[in-house]
Amino acid sequence: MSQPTFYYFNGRGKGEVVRLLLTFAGVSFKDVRVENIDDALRARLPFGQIPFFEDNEIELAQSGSIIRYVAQKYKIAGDNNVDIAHGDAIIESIWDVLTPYWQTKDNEEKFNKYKTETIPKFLTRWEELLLKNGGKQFVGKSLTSADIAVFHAIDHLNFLKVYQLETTKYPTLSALYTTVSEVPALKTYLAARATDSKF
Ligand SMILES: N[C@@H](CCC(=O)N[C@@H](CS)C(=O)NCC(=O)O)C(=O)O
Repeated sequence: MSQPTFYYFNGRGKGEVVRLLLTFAGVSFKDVRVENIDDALRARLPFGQIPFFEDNEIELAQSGSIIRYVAQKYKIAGDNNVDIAHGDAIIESIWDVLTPYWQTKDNEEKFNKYKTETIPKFLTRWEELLLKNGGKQFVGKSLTSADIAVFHAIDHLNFLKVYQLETTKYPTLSALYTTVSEVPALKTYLAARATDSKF
């Protein structure tokens, strides 16, 4: 196989972080967006689910595992075990912000609580964590997968029309968001990205 291949629906959901990481790392990959999981693909899926990733050394399911594999393989996870672990915790935290959207969106009371409590709580923590590391990136001295993942979380809240980042309230996070969006490879990817998906 000449190119890594990433399988997911034509949506962002559990797949977009992997696409962003591969793009950030400068990896040319096949972005396969399926309508349905057909029998041939399903037969290859360890848990019957996508996302699914393959390259010349692995076939891998589970979004978190794919994210860690890609980030470590392409050396964008951090420079040492401590940074990698702290970055991984930050990456995990994005699902604590994004997943409740799907769980609360049809219940006005819960959705309000999600918007007014859950989202600000994590944005505040991210702002603090960034400042603790000097303000430019979450771990180490250069951008890592953690920065890209948090960029995705903020971007996805915006895409879902749930929340638009308040730059005055979270200035450090806003600056990081801008920095990530201006990384040349990401800028090109973001400008050409499909906007027709529902999730
Ligand atoms: N824990 C898994 C969950 C994956 C998952 O829920 N995949 C969904 C799409 S987002 C899926 O494949 N649904 C189709 C099916 O189960 O048939 C991960 O993070 O990758």
